[in-house]
Amino acid sequence: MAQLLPSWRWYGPQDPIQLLEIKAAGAKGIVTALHQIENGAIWTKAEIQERNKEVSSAGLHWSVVESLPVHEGIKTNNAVASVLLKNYLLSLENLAACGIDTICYNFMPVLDWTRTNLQKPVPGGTTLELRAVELVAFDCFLLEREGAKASYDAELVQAAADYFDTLDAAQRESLAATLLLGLPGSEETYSLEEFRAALSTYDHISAANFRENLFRFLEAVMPRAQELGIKMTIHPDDPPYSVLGLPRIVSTAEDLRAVVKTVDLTANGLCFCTGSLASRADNDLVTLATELAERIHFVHLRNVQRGAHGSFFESGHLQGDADIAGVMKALMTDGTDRSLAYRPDHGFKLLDDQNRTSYPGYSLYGRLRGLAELEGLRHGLAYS
Ligand code: DNO
Repeated sequence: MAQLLPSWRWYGPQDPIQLLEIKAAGAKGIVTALHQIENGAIWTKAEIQERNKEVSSAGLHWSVVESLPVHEGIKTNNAVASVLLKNYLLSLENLAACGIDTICYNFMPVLDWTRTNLQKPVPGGTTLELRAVELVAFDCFLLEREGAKASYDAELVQAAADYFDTLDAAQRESLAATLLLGLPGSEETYSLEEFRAALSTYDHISAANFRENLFRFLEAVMPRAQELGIKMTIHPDDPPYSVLGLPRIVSTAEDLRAVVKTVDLTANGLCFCTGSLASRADNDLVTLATELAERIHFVHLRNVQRGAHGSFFESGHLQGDADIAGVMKALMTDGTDRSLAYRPDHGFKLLDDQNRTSYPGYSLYGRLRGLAELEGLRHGLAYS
């Protein structure tokens, strides 16, 4: 039985949530990254060791790196891609030398995870949401992307126009900021102008070209990761469909199968993010977790309630459209006895979280509730 290890994402010393609080919440593993290092630069052994020491002296264990980010230059395969790739491999070598063996990354172009509203009310707090009308309003009326209007249903564009008309200047600015300033963990932030420029680097990159770039990366990295004893885990697209005309290629069951098949090594694994995957109705999570278990090396447990046109909001960890119990059970009964880190992905900004500073989605009490629910479920499943 794979032993699911309760873990918690910590943004390092600048995270307003302390390691002692994380320990008190019941986590054993820490998921963290060296966010102070510029994307594309080498993670040195000294810096890795320093973070590792900090985590272990709190009685916790650095279970996963999230993320060792893949630079846009690799994603677009530009002129400096080979230098960036060399640096990436050196960082992996340094991590392996320090005994860190599970790494999460994504291959989403320009934007990491995307939401349009960070304050949807729920009982006792707020949650994060992506509303299609807001995304379309941003795309058509703030970004004014060429061809944007023609890329959506006319009805949706009209709804977005009507919605946009109701917003005052401050609300428009806040919508743009939500999309452009980056959510925690994103490596880039943009002004509207910079964002248009970043999008234009994909003008000539179709989904097929982009997939070639991903596969080139997998072929360059995975054999070395395998030698180093490192398990790489790609995070699925969030949301799992094309946004703002950008290619997205890690969204569906077929996409995940293609990733693992392309380089058939254990090192070439997946981060199974239930919230991202369940944001499309055609992803059958339990079937996927069962089928791909041996390549799943890291798990994000989060739930969503889906709405129209790809909209969703982050619901309670055990309430929503994703069968969390089914996924946990599939992973716990995968026939192995390995330790498999999972973390409660995001949480409500709940009760006293409203009076504390925390990053969107990365609250203390909201995640503590999520972790408690998931741990209860895990123990119940193990018992039965
Ligand atoms: C959001 C996170 C993502 C994730 C990266 C992995 O909460 O799940 O930012 O860390 O996409 O590279």
